[in-house]
Amino acid sequence: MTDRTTYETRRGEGGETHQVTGASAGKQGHGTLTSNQGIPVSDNQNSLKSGRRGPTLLEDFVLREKIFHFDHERIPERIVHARGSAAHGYFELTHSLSDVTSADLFQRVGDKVPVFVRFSTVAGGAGSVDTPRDVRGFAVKFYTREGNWDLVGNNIPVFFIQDAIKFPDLIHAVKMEADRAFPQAASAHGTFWDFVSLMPETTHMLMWAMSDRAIPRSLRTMQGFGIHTFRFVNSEGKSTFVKFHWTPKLGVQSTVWDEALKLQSADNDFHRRDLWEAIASGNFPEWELGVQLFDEEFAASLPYDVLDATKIIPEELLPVKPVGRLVLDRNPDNFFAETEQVAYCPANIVPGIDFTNDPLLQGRLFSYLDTQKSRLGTANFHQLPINAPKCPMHNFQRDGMMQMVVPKGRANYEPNSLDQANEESGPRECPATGFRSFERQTGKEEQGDKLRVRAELFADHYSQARLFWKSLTASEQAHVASAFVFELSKVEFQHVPPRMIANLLNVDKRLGERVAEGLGIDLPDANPCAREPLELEPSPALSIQKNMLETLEGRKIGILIADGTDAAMLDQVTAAVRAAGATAFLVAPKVGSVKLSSGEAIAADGQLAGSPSVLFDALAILLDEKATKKMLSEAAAIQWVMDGFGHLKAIGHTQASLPLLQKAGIEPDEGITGLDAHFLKAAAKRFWEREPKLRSLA
Ligand code: HDE
Repeated sequence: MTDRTTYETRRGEGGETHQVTGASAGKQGHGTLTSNQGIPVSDNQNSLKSGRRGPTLLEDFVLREKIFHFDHERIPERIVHARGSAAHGYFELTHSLSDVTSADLFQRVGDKVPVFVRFSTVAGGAGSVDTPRDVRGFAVKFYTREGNWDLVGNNIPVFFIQDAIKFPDLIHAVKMEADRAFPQAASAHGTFWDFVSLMPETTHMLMWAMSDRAIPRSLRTMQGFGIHTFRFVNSEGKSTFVKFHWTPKLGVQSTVWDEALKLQSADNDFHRRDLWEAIASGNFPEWELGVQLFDEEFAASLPYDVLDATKIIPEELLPVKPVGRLVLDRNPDNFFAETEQVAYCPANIVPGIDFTNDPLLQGRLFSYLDTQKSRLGTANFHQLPINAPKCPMHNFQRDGMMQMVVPKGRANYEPNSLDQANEESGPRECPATGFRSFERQTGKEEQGDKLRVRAELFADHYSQARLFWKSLTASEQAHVASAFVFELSKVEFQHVPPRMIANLLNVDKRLGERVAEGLGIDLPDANPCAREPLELEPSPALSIQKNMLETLEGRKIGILIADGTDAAMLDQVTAAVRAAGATAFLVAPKVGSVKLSSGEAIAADGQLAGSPSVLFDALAILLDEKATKKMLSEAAAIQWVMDGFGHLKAIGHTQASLPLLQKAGIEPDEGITGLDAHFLKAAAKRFWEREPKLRSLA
């Protein structure tokens, strides 16, 4: 095992290490500021000058080193998934999978493995907003006893393209446009829709990307998927296909589009902050890992190809078996050293897990290792603490830029016949426990002439897009149709929207018509299909609304207070909210001091203008008559209520604050309640049925 943290000096012929000892060693304690060479710094405020008002001297090595290092603080951001947030935690096995895989982490129930999980958006740069309409990355590094396993997935179970060779085109098309460098973090622009409308294989993924899945409320309320079909291999060498699913304990929750847009201005870091605060306050986010297991025969019975990453296997057809829990319980100590430098790679797998021939996965196996060299600058990036395995690691790879390890001995090659007894000869391969690729007897489909082709069933581009559409509620369908209208309305190439609609007509005739009507353009003819779509059974599991958990756990309730707020009622509401597992966040016109009815002065958590209601899952308004009157001429207060209503949230209020609701144009419905038990129940929901009265959807 390599030792990465010794601060010892290496000296002398024999290469033995010595601690710095002697009289001078203790002189600079932990508190002393030093240069990178360990030289104590006497003044960190002033550079060295010739005279009081004279020029700065080149010999000021303290200044030069500090600025030199600062100048090089940035590394290239990820070409995709640049914006991300991460946390440490563990994976705990709840059901053994020893019958299907020999992977050590899946053997013993109760075993825990440390993990580092990074969530990300795809299209935007590292400094972009957290809430654009976009796919989210869900990358998990398991530090297992048999090495690192990276499950580098997304929050949507399919992907845009089927073959890795199209990935650079897809990403070029979706990122900011080449000449003008906008829009940032948005797929609503010409080049993206030009590309995808020419690539019918993207249709299924587009349906998901236009759905509420792409505007999650929190990173804690997203599902995650391995997407590709992988293999498990057991101790007898038998293989089973596997698809991986992460299910959030809090259920899947999303925003409404107007809310996502407003969150971009309310809090650029909305998801990052939410994850951080949840962990810091001990509300550890949790997911269940589930697997879909199947064999070759089952795969062959499906009307689609399991090697095609644009397809799912509905869980109604093949249930998801729970196997363990993922808990995130520690925020990173340092964003750069951990979140920025973590290097995931789908090729990092452990004995008992293997790849399939999915042509998208195969391309990824090359890409991630390659990109790390460009981002982290050296082939030794695996030595960074966040990337290093937590199990012993020995081999004969040596040297390279930024070598952190000081290997001992003469053997840097194998075979060798140096003294084994003294471990001078180094490590050896182990046929019994080492990783072995699954030796599949390949059929005629998997071998033969070199061909640049796709397998036959890959040509079905619409059946599962239709399946997804049919699985949604009417409200979710309206969101999808409206998202297509929104995005296509930003496309200035006039020939592109009709071409996209021509694809959508193959998914569902009404969907195509609704998008055309929403844009106000003529309906084109449907595109010819390479393969006629099949009428597959809907999968209710794919709908967010049908599966939403009505719980307050993990949510944040905004409570509007002001001078005069009833102290007893405030106590009651905050206690009830906290007892239900939610956070109570007090919003007031003045953050420093609010004088309650009892005469007690309390501080609020946020100032009204800086705490818009998009930040909360439900709202409570605890104003008295006088404060309400004042708020009637306060735009931020009116907007607070109006947006809460428009984003389909529950609003509990005192009788005295009713005029504020009226001023905001609110027509009472089931979600508008008093501040009693009804409010707590309502606060766990979104009121989808309110939406058609508020905005016209496509
Ligand atoms: Fe990635 N992808 N990807 N990708 N991907 C990267 O690796 C790539 C794909 C995913 O939090 C890059 O370290 C190719 C599918 C996540 O650090 C890069 C192809 C899925 C992350 C790369 C794909 C993903 C990445 C950029 C097509 C879902 C962020 C920086 C063959 C299963 C990981 C990096 C993190 C990151 C290449 C397709 C997920 C360039 C070539 C499909 C979650 O290597």
